[in-house]
Amino acid sequence: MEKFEHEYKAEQIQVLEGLEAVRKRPGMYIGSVSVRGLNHLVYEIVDNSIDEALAGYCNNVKVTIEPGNIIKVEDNGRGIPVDIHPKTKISAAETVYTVLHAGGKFGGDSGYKVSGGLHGVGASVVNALSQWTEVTIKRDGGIFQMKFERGKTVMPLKRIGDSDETGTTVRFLADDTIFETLEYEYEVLEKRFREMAFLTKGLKISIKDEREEEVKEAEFCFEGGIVSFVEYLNKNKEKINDKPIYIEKKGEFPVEIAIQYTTSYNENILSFVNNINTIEGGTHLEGFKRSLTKVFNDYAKNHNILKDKDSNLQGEDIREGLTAVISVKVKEPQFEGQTKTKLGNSEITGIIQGIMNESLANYLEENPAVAKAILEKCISASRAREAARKARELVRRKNALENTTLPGKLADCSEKDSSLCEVYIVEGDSAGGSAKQGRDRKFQAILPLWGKMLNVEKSRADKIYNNEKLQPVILAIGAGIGNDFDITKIRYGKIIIMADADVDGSHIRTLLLTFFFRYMKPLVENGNIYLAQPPLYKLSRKGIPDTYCYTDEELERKLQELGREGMNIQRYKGLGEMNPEQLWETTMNPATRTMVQVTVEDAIKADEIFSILMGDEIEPRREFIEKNAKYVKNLDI
Ligand code: 0RA
Repeated sequence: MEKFEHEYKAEQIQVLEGLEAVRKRPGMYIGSVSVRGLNHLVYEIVDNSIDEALAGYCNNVKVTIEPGNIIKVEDNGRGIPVDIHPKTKISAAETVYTVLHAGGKFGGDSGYKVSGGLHGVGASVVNALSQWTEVTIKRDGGIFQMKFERGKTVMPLKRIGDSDETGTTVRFLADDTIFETLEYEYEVLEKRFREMAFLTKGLKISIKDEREEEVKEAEFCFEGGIVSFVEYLNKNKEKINDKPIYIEKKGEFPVEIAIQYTTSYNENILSFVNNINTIEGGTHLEGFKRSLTKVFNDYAKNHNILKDKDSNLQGEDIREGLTAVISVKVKEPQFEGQTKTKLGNSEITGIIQGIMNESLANYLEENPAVAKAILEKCISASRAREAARKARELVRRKNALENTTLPGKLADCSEKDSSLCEVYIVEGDSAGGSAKQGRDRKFQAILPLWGKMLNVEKSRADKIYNNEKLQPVILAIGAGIGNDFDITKIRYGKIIIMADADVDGSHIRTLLLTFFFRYMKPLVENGNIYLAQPPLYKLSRKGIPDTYCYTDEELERKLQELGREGMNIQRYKGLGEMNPEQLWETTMNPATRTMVQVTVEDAIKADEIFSILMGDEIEPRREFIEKNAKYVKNLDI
């Protein structure tokens, strides 16, 4: 068949309109056209292969980032069906790639679509948003291929050879007129595929980045599934129960839970619905937490471990040091919340509770030593919580007495509407001075930080409340911390971390982000936290206005543009080297500055790096620093 020779039928016109809608409003289908949306294209295609694995027909998925940011995804499944639909005269495979939401309809009796990207929109969206897409299918003794450009079929499916293998290979080049960038983030993709491999026992997923001479690759396959996942999350931590507790229930709503306690003070519960990370939690997480609280309290009472019969351990006490992965499959999941990652199906809470109550209680009865060790930890957490409450009350009372809730170092702004106000958190003396002079004092406040930063990883809430470095931050923001945090009370709509573009600067950024993530999480979720982006270089030469460059690439570009001859290149080693006017112009003036809004993912990344950098184990820290010297430097995220 020749290009475009087939007449357009009504259905096909609808198809073209459908894909045109995707190109007009890409954000509606993949979230955004930033690098995040770009990465999503890969997830969408990989998810289709993982569905084939979940149906039991595929055990190997290979992802390659080819030079030029071409993505290739290969699987060894049954191959997308190639038969021609009698009415539309179009192959099933072409339909999957050209009709919005067509993916699921070809699932046959394999049941429900269980994997799926955040938006679950599938291959046709990727096709619509790609300069070109090429699909090769091996099945029924043949090799078949079809090609598309910007979603339009340029080569309908045709047989191009013979093969007795089966499988599907997709290659595509994202559309650079739609996406802000085509540079996929290898680390982000690698993390996601590791996660997918943990969640799909026995599936092998590999990723290879061929864009640079030095090829990066990784291969994941975990026979232990989510038990391996929990072990991986805890690999640098001291464990309380050596082997994770594993609970599994097959049936209408398949549930898998893995639980391991460590001696750390943090809780780390990852929950998934149909392999989608439910960052905002939901009914499944609710069921898990309720059951955990009930089972441990019941056990403690029945075995006289809780001396005071009236005082229950609270949920947060029982979750201190807990690492858990919960994975459930739900046929018709309702996703809610800001990022559509919160499970809404109300029946799931009771289902999880039922499964957990029984299995966890049995486990504790059979493993009394583990039960005792965990409960000792919970009881000490409960005492620390009590101490923290007293410390907090002391702070409150003290503030009431002194009649001042604001830290002395804070240079506040005059605007009364807090949503219009910004606070710059600045490390150190000289930068703080420049910032105070350079700011617009109507709506910009400056809080310089002093003293030694507390190691949050090793501290419970009571210490944090009394830490001299963090207390001004808590007071300036004015909305409390932890469970008491009340976002309606924040005194600034934007909280901006301004630190040097060097290793120490990235250290302070990581520490503050980790602190916000753990103790003022709604700020991160609500998008109130920003990173200021000071320039790295200033270019000056007689006859041209001073030019600032924010990255090494920009420096190269500007030097090409303006010529190197006679150019004076100043490298800023710290914010302190800029005078107040320069700092205003380059970093603080809303009309000219660029800032990075911190997302939950950024904070999670900082939190992970922080755990490695600050955790108890020295060896992983040394390894991490050696392996990621470049990354640590670029913690600007
Ligand atoms: C539905 C039915 C069949 C295969 C697939 C979907 C399938 C889709 C994708 C997408 C990427 N890789 C895939 N592999 C398989 C086969 C039905 C049959 O053979 O009876």
